[in-house]
Amino acid sequence: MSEFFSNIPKIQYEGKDSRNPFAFKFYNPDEIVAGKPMREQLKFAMSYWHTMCAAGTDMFGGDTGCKNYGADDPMQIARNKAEAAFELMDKLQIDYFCFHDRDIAPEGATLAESNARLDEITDLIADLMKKYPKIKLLWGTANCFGNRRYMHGAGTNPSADVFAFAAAQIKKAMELTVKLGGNGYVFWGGREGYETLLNTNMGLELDNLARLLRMTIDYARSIGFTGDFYIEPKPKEPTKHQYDFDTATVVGFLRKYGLDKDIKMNIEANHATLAQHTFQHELRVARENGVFGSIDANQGDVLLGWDTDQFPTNVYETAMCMYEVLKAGGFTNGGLNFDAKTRRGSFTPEDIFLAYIAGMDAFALGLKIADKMITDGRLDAFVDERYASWTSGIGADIISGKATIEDLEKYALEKGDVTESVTSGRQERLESIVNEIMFNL
Ligand code: XLS
Ligand code: NI
Ligand code: NI
Repeated sequence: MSEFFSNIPKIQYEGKDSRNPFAFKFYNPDEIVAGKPMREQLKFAMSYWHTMCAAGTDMFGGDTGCKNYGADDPMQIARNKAEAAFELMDKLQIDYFCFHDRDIAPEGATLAESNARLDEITDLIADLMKKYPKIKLLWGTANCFGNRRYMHGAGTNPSADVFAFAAAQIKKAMELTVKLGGNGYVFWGGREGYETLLNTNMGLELDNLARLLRMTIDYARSIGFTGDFYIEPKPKEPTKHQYDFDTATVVGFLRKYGLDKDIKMNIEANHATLAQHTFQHELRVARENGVFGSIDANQGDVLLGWDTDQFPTNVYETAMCMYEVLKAGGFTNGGLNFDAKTRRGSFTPEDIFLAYIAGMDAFALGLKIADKMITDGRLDAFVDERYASWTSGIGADIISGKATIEDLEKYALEKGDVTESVTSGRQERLESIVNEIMFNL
């Protein structure tokens, strides 16, 4: 097999003093952090769509790079792309990948032709997984937003025909995920939302979305899928208002339709910021509701109001993310999928490797900082102390259900005032503790 990235070596850990751009400075796959090797804590995944397909096109201009892998015929491109993907993951020591059906094989003239193409390429991917036994499928998904037929949505399309077509496409993507041993399946509602309520039956659209999810889950379990299902919240883009706005909104939707035991969250950093939340907020809401699942690791730009899908390099953000992941007990079926692309001006194959190295090193640092934030103990001790009034006396009586509202009135009347019970939140001190930890790794 010919190499596609012949000028790129296998990327190794060289430590923080290395000046070799093609080396990890902080990601040391076998180093134990918080009780597990880094590769198991971080579970990095490659996103097929950005890494293998996207070549720089934006709203104002075409490709700046080339993702043809030396071929002209679309199916030959798809075959070469699969080989190149595994070479890239192997060189970067990435153990997982994620894909949409249409990333791996071009859509045909009919559904049957598209499915036959998918069968061929997934046979090839299955062979490549045998050749590179470390590499596994983190999750699969269906692209039910790109084709013209999905202009008004897929599961929420006003046309029952389009709903049926989307269901058929998802059924196939689910079968391929099982065929490749996938640990998860993602639903990102790309156009599940609306542009104007003047033409929209919101109630029916939401009911139908729940119907599609239920059908898919029941079918998947019947064919032996044991992994996790995830919804990936996003407030807008491409649709003006997307139904899966943020984690809290999705939790409400899942509970309404009795799907909350079946579906977890795939939280994407840039989607959190689009919803005007921090990444950490979304992770915490998921954790507190028992629906934390997986992560699309990227970062946005606070000055831009769209999904820029940048490689994550902000160590403060990766630290807060890994803090939530460790507090949630770590990943089970989920992982860190780099749903990220190089900037349009970073158009060479080398840039992709350099971007992954940057992202993986940023998360390795984040993991180490997060572990220290926990083992240091000062942050947890502060929070425990801040809520200490709930462990005895009136607080314990409220929690146990013993205290009635009349008891609380009596208590408050006796106290007369409770202002002296209020303590400082110490935000600046806590932020400086994080800085002390970050710079004393
Ligand atoms: C787009 C989404 C998409 C999902 C997979 O904004 O992030 O890439 O992760 O469909
Ligand atoms: Ni994503
Ligand atoms: Ni996104």
